Amino acid sequence: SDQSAFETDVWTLTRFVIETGRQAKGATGELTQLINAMLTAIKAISSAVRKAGLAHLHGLAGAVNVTGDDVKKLDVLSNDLVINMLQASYSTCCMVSEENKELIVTPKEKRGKYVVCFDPLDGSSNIDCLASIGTIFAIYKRISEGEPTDKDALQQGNNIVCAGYALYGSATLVALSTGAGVNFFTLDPAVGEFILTERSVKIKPKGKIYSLNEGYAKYFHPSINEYLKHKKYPEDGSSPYGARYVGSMVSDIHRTIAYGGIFMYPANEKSPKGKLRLLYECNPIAFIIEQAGGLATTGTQRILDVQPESLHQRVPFVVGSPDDVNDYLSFVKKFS
Ligand code: AMP
Ligand code: P6P
Repeated sequence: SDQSAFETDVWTLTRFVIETGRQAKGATGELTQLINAMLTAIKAISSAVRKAGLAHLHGLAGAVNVTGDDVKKLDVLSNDLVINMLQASYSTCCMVSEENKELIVTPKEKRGKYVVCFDPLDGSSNIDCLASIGTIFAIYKRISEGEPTDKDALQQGNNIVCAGYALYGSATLVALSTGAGVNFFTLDPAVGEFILTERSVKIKPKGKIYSLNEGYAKYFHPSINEYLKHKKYPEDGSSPYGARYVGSMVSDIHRTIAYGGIFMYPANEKSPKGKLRLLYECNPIAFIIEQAGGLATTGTQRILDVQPESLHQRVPFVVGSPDDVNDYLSFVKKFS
């Protein structure tokens, strides 16, 4: 049996969020309730993801989601888990999910003051090949009175109160920020709790990895291909960058924060606004990246400054170590 010392005063994510809630002047506990409800959904998704092969949860659920991807059973299950857990926390008035075309309005008797935009299982096209997948979320305070409307969700990322992602990788990890830096928590499946494993995470000023789908090179704006050339054949005698691309955003983002470098899903001729969605992929990740000292841009403006116009709108997305993102921006300037 495992004889290692048993921690008796460990910082779980639940305890951490209660603590930061107590320090927040005048907090009623509603946000703490909401974050802990999201964590319950994430634990259940983690369990389902790890059982999927056994429970034959793979394969199509026969529906398609708003972006036309085939919806797999795990997507549907993950979406239902998040909606049910959050509505049961009496802290949301409405939500936006990648899986739902329209705003999800919380039943009147269960409403609270928060809006949650989430992607319940990002990278779902990787489920059947067992690549890592993730959950992404951003929390805002509602801005409307009375019936919740799309306007409550169409807020700039600057208004984010809390954002995070879960990565269902070789371990299940949650990265969380409420605006005072980023902390990493790793799930201890024996206890079913997320344990604080890295405090105040900071991204390297400059990395050595670039990450994007070069299969679209034929359709990229010249600034992208010129930038990539500069990474592969550096003129200053430095060594070329390494290339890494999982094709599952949370995986690629987490590696970028952990090791440094740049992640790009730029616009291309076939997708003039790129592929990633502003409300529940780009804004939450941009918030986390900036809280870790990185940069997040569309190529022409800061992601968190973009004024959303529709629930599922896409934006070009370049994030990572500040020196790498600024290096890329110098190519945008040169080739625009
Ligand atoms: P509440 O009354 O619980 O909804 O909290 C009011 C505000 O206090 C929130 O919008 C946050 O800005 C802050 N706050 C509340 N709980 C927490 C928490 N657990 N961690 C960080 N900030 C919090
Ligand atoms: P492409 C997964 O389907 C996803 O939404 C993100 O997780 C990922 O970064 C991107 O699409 C991959 O897209 O066009 O490179 O296959």
